[in-house]
Amino acid sequence: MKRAGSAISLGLFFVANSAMADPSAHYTEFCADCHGANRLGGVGPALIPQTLKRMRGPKVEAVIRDGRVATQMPGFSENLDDVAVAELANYLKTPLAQVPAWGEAEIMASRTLDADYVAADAPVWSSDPMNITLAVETGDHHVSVLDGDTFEVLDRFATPFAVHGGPKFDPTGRYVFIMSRDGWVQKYDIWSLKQVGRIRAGLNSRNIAMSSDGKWVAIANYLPNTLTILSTDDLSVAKVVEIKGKKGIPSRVSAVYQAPPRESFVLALKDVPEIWEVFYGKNPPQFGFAHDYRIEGPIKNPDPFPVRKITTPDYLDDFFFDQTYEYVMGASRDGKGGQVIDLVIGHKIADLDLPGMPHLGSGITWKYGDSTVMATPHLTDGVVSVIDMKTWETVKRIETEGPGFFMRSHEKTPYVWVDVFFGPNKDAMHVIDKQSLEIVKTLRPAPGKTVAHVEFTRDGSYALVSIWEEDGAVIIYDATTLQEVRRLPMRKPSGKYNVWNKITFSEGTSH
Ligand code: DHE
Repeated sequence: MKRAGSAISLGLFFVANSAMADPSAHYTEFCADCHGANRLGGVGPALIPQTLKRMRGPKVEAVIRDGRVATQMPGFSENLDDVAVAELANYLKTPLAQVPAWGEAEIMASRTLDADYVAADAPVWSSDPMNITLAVETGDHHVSVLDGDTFEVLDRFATPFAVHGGPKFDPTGRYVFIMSRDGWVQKYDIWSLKQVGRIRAGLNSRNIAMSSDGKWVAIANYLPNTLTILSTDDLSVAKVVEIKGKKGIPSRVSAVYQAPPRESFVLALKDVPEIWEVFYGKNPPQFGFAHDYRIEGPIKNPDPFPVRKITTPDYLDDFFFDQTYEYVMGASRDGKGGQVIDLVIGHKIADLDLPGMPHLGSGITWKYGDSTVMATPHLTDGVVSVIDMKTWETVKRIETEGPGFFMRSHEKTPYVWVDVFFGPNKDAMHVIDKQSLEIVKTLRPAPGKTVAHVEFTRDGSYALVSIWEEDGAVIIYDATTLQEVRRLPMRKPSGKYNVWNKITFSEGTSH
């Protein structure tokens, strides 16, 4: 939804009511820019009954009126009175006459492979291929390809509209796959500095994951309720997995990640309290599949992507793995706390004291004394929770100047960086000592501007920070002295992603 209607921009002020316009006109005026003219999503999610399932009762009205915390959704109480809000909420809960089918045939029909793409034999540049860093610029939907040693921009290419989540590199670091909220997946060849092709894997999507063998990329979709698995080679559809819980209830996918030692994609469902594991390896563990290999023996043409479904005590909107990929730390967005699921036994083994909407997707780990800790910011509270990963106890809550979105560190730096994404102190970036768990410095490189998301260079010696504004920049800091060394102008830069840190699963970065 956009912030204000045309009346506001003309300097007039009025509160619209149902006598002035029907809810579909209000939708066009206030919502269509972000959620799509057809309600099927854009920067914001689709607004149809299938995607509003968990928002029963007056919850949709409350979001229209007051906005939604930790998202770009503003409140519209100044534009719409209570009747108009209620009518708009009802309108959103009305099924569309037709939701377009988006199965294998439609996905394949959307695929384009670039005719002028020729794979270079070697990189067309002389930089360290392992120190390439991509910077997503959401202001004009581009990615800048940076040399991580000189910070020279090697290329700046157009992406699909509204990229969300981390782009995923293949295990060699040569190819990168980038996903937009409206379901497009782009394949780009970093060696050749050329796009390879694009395909629309879903209508409204969350994120993507790369298989550890580099053969498959999985796309978590809200709409339709599917997980699309593509061949990384030519972006063809390998499988569209229909997402229906054990009781047959269809569900959106909250997010998908790869679990390399298990040769599986792990996904959390949004509308059903279940975690799924989709195996892509040659020898999937033999439990819980429709066909039980142990009892019935091998079958001809077995499903190459068998699915295991695990019921969880609560919904998981967001989750995080330990470095062994056996344990999943998850939390729902209602802020009641978290849970640890052991993927081997398929059960919850511990509760986590994580109130206030932890943002586990950007959690990181590091060695702390004899143990390893995991830290996560909270989307609603100005606090970073630090959790011991042996006992699952909270070691410390570090108070910050406001709720943060992203955290980052690197094996070779003594510090953890966390932003203050929300509120009056959004221009602050805290630097925390990994052992004392104290804030040692708060950087304010652009007073009044949003400063967010950090990525390190391959050796951890520099930290790249976004000034998340239209006329923004990526600031390069010396990670030891914490002094600014360079400022690269960029259009609303969001995430940065270093090839080495990503493909080696650095403990300081999101996976
Ligand atoms: Fe994100 C990552 C979910 C809103 C920018 N975000 C992720 C991931 C998930 C997620 C599950 C991990 C995916 C991955 O990298 O594979 N994000 C959500 C939400 O549920 C939430 C709160 C609501 C929503 O609208 O979906 C949300 N996210 C936002 C934003 O409003 C942000 C700030 C701006 C935007 O672009 O939409 C935003 N999210 C990001 C970024 C990452 C991300 C830049 C990748 C971080 C990384 O370092 O890997």
